[in-house]
Amino acid sequence: MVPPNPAFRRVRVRLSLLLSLGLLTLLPWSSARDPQGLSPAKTLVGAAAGREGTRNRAAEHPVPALPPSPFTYLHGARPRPLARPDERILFRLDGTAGPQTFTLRQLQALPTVRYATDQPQLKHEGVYEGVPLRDLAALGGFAGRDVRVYASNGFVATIRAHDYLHEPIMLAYRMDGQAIPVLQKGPLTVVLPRRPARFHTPAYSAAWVWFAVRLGPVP
Ligand SMILES: Nc1nc2c(c(=O)[nH]1)N[C@H]1C(S)=C(S)[C@@H](COP(=O)(O)O)O[C@H]1N2
Ligand SMILES: [Mo]
Repeated sequence: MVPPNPAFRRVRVRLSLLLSLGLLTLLPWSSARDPQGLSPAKTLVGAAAGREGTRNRAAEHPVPALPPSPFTYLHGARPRPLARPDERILFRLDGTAGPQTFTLRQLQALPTVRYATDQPQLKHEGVYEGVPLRDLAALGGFAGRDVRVYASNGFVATIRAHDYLHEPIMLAYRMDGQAIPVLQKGPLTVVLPRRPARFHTPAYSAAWVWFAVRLGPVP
């Protein structure tokens, strides 16, 4: 990572302080609506849980500027369509400036990758399409921090910044050219590429989060 210019760093710290004040005012809103907030988190290979207090976390972790994405995209960001009243909200991004919600069509308008990988739980080789966690984290203003993916069944997994920044781990919305049925762990499911090989070891099995509904930075 590029060492931060001290002047920019000061500006960022001030900005993050403002952001965390803003977030504090949002807290009652999010906890009231989120029955999964208390679920135990599955931690992959020693994430930084409990290393420090919860106050001013954003100020302690200024997010460095992201270098250009190293991934090959099927398409980049497209204009985000408005949610129609008949569409379901499938996903929530807990951005540092507040939550953003997405219907399937709105997710499909985000930068998208496509690759074949072996889904270890289904024992199925599928061609998956979806949004890299890196792009979602960048959209939420927390790229570079470890992230948590929350599932509709209360399951939570932590995915390390090093993994999602360098590899196109995706929130998949399509498999083999079709919407992903619930029986195949859809409609939204996290998939990891074939390489590196560690993604297909037991240490990473919790990262293949099915029924994904929410993404945010590790608090
Ligand atoms: N939504 C959701 N995703 C999840 C889990 C879960 O309980 N709920 N368990 C994780 C863990 S720890 C493992 S080992 C695998 C288990 O998948 P399986 O039950 O289909 O074998 O899914 C991962 N993804
Ligand atoms: Mo597991």
